[in-house]
Amino acid sequence: MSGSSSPYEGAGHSGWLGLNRLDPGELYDQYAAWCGRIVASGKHDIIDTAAAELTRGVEYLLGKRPIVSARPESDYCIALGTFGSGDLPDRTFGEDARWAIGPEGYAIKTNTADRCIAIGAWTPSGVLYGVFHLLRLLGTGSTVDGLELSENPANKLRMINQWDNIDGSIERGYAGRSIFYENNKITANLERVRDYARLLASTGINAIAINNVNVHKYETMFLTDHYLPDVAKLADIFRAFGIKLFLSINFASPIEIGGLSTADPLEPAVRQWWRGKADEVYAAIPDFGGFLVKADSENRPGPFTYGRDHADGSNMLAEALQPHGGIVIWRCFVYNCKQDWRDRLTDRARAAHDHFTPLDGRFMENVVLQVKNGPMDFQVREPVSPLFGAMEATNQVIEFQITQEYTGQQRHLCYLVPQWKEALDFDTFAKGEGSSVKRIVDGSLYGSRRSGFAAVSNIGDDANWTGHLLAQANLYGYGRLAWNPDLSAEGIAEEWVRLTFGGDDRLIRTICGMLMDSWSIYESYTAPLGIGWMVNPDHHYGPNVDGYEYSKWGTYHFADCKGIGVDRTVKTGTGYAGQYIGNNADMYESVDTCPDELLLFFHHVPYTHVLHSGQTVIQHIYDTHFEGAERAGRLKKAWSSLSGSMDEAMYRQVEERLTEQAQHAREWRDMINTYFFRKSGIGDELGRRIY
Ligand code: GCW
Repeated sequence: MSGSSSPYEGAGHSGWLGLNRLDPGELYDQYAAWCGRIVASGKHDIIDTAAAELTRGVEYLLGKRPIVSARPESDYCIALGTFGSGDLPDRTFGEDARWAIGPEGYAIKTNTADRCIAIGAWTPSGVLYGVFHLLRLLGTGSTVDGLELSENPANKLRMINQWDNIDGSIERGYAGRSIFYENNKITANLERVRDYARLLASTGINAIAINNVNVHKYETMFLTDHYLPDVAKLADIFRAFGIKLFLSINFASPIEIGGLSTADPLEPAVRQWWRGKADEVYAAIPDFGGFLVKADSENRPGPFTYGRDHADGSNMLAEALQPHGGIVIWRCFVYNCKQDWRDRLTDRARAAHDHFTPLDGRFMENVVLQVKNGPMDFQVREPVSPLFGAMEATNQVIEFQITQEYTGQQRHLCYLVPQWKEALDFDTFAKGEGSSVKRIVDGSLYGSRRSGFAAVSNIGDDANWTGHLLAQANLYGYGRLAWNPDLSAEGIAEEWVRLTFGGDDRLIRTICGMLMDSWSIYESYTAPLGIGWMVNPDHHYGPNVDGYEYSKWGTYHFADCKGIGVDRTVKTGTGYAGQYIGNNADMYESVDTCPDELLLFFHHVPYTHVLHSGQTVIQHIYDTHFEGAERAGRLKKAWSSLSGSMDEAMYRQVEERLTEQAQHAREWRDMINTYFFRKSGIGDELGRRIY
């Protein structure tokens, strides 16, 4: 393990696990008293990982390496292990405590009688999560006297998707090259992969798909002898951290690597081919997770080619994986990406619901649909996808995008946890009030067996993982939220800041404040009122109001000299609002009840339309853009006030990004304001400078 000798030390490489050294004092003495010895029971690789992680964390914190060994009778220790190994965890936790714990859960208790802090679980993974919990407590300065707690994850699947390609590039990656691949090979630098596995496991992640959902020529061959042995090595690394490995697959594999003339899911030879492939993969990786599939989406092959539907396609793969306990994660990002912009009837937002709801009940039990949080594509503001709550008999996971494709590409600060929380807390009314999205994806609303979270990672080989150091908070926050969607965005931010920067109150308040403001700031100087897009085509960075207006992608704002917005009402528009249930359909249908922040997503209105805020649409655009750019400038000032109170390299990295953000926010402001001034001919009430 790289431990404290990591070459990236000081630049944010150890992330939230590089606990800052504690000053001498009461807390130091308390921790030192308990943490001198670690006793691990239950023989398992993951238990070894747990003991090693605890050792490492305590060494960072106290500057002294604990001893890992059996205990001489009278010593204090941290005792970790699975129940039934007949040791301190068994002695510490009674029947009740144990039965409150699920397969990946754990309990922690300060057991004064037996002079130990015990961490007990049914599985080695549970023990590992318990260890990371204890490290979090130590790293945030909590007392460990009198601990008594237990936790279970809300979601069974807590997954990360890498959009990494074998040539080392990362689709929508903003933090350097891939840590997994270079020059059409799987990397030999497994140390870096292990460091990543550690970071993920510490937040509770238990699954990873290691290649881009757009599966190109060489990645299609991951399922062959050419790559499988190296894929298996990656699986070994993740396994030691309780993380299952998945592969994104190419639906046309039977043709591309199987020598068949078709990939028709109902063709017996094709089904046979996939069964054989699954057998080979499981021979190499016995605990392989399964396949992640992007089919009939943005020019990827899929069942539509053969006149079949997505139940046919996914069930074929599910059948091949089922004997091995594997699952198919099938993405619902299916829409017409060759739309004619003149066609006002086709609405991309409708597509997933239109395609998938008729298939409810037809998917095998080991198929899970992966649904993006919104109906379009990870915009800074979108309504929740109406697919949540519309498929009672189908397993669903929610897909978030940690990588900031449309939210500033890790050059702008945008803490996304508040955005994700809004989606999770949204009430779908699918089974009456209280049918929140989080209860659909955790499986509790419909009693689904499989459920959970997936998200596109934001890391690359930059020393600090995420390019923008503060974007680490998104990766951390995603994992924490997947474990427990009820955690608050503020709470998660504070944890991350304390763990990463240490305990100075002023510093914690300042950085938390910046994180919590950042989404609203980014939203305010970019596309207004839920309309989205307005970015440069292809790379999606920077303002370009008409960048997608006359394109084939189905992403339009329809601004003219009188007004702007997409009419998605049932009465006069595309009917999208009617895909929601009950109150929600009514709320979005009417301009009177549609929330301001989504007004232009659902309605086409004149610039003079008055919002609930009392402002006209045009004045709202001007105000938010002037304010947004100013607030972006204030982020930089806030950061400057921290100069000298943290590691210099970390300080400088962020300062550089915030300087650029402030500049680019002004570019956004001027471009958007000028565009709408020229379109509408209506001036700013406050007479500010518009070009
Ligand atoms: O957001 C869009 C991206 C594509 C991506 C696609 C998807 C992997 O621009 O780069 O492809 O979504 O989610 O499949």
